[in-house]
Amino acid sequence: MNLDGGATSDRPGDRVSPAARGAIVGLAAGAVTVGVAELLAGFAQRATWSSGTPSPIDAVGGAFVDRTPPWLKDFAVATFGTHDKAVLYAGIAVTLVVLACGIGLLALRTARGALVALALLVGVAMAAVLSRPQAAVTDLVPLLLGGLAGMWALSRWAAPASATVAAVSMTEPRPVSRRVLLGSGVAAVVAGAAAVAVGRVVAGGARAGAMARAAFVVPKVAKPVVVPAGASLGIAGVTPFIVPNADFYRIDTALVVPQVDPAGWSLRVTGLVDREVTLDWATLLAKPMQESMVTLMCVSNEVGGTLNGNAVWTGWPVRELLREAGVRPGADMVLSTSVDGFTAGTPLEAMTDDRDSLLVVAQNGQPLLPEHGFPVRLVVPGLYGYVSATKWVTELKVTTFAADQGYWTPRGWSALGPVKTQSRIDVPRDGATVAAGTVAVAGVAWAQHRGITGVQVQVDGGPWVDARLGADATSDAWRQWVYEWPATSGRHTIAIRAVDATGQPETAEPAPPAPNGASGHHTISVTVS
Ligand SMILES: Nc1nc2c(c(=O)[nH]1)N[C@H]1C(S)=C(S)[C@@H](COP(=O)(O)O)O[C@H]1N2
Ligand SMILES: [Mo]
Repeated sequence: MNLDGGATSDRPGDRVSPAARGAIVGLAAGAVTVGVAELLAGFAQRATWSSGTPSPIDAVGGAFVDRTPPWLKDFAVATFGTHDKAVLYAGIAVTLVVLACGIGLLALRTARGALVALALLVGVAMAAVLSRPQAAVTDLVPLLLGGLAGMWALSRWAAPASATVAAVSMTEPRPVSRRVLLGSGVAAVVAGAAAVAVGRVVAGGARAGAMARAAFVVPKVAKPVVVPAGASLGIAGVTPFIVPNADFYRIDTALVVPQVDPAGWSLRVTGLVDREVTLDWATLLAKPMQESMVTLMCVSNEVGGTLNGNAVWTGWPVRELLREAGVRPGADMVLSTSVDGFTAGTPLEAMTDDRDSLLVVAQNGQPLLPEHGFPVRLVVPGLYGYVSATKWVTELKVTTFAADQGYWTPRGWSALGPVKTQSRIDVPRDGATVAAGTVAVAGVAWAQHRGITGVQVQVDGGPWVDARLGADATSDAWRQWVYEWPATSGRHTIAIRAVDATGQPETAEPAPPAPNGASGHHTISVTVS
């Protein structure tokens, strides 16, 4: 590309006016800025999806729409109908062209001023990106690099190129042919537009998935879950009874969060069934959905660890789908597969009994976050996630434990993964110093699908004392607990144990997470001053 005036004119009369040259240089620099930023954003979105990295153009458009007064929105819809988005993008394109030409013309007077103007524009786009939902600072990287590339292009092409023309100010005609200049300018703009297009193609499914997710209205259910008053004890520092989606622990083998456009999603039921069934997104959403509160639990959780969380899940019972397919005799396992190849082997019974194992589409009333399995995941009460909670689920193979294995089984984890009864102290923290007097020792306890009936606290190896429990929501969810401890000065050890509804207290026997879940009493030391 040659915009720097280095080429000499074929004919002396074939010169370009300074204004035209300025406009073309501005357009070319603008094309570099937008092209680089959009291309990088496309790759970034493909790689991270969930954390956004939106296209800067989309972000500016979105921010503009969000700030459009209602009368203008009404006018736009009334005038352009369903073409309102196309009109918006056309408006952005025209604005960009005008601004780019303006910057190029400004460069005729002051190169520094033009650079500052370009930087300001990039700054406005950055503000738009940051204003989008779930924006992260890293989403700014494509724009930052695009801006730097554009400024480099602007300073290079707007400056006199060689010693022979260095004395020629930009306000005088430059010795460059119209053909070369126009050709280079067009080439820069075409390359920029191509980069934008490639960025869109690369982001492809991710962007389609993100848009579908944004547009997805979570189905209403006949009987919404009501969190009982008193389930939360309201003690500072204790894990919220319902964990907000953004804080929910995440465990999976996916290096890159799978990008699933629900329009192309389907779930196949295969294996030992009377008839194979394929369920698509629209069909699933038309099914009667229900809500369940379930505490999800990772087998890798250490004693006292936080790889668990409680949420309200919206979905359709898996047993209904299995009924449609007709499970054949002899099957004892459902091997669920995700779009990225992860598999989980779940006892058939856990998916057909009355425990409401769900094909989940929403978490706490919101579409699933991409990292938690959008568009569809499994949630099975009472089992660790590695044998049940397949995210981005695409196949259910009805089979046997003899014939198939879930992903983690050949890697040293048990084929069966019922959740162990466990409890955790959230406050005070291990090693904390607290003031003498009444100290709230508090946390959560879980024994999914059996239920928690008691939590007991032991100070310095003394007697086990009953803690007060938060209200019981469901046997599938954890319970909060608190013990008002009369703390006296000195160093103390506090241990806890939960009791499940079978009457069985949590075992003191220490076990590591592998192969089937950690055990042992969570114990902390505190200093009372
Ligand atoms: N596709 C897929 N689904 C998966 C996993 C995975 O690696 N890939 N990990 C499972 C494990 S081990 C757990 S504990 C839960 C965690 O779900 P969360 O990340 O939504 O909390 O997802 C389960 N579902
Ligand atoms: Mo897990």
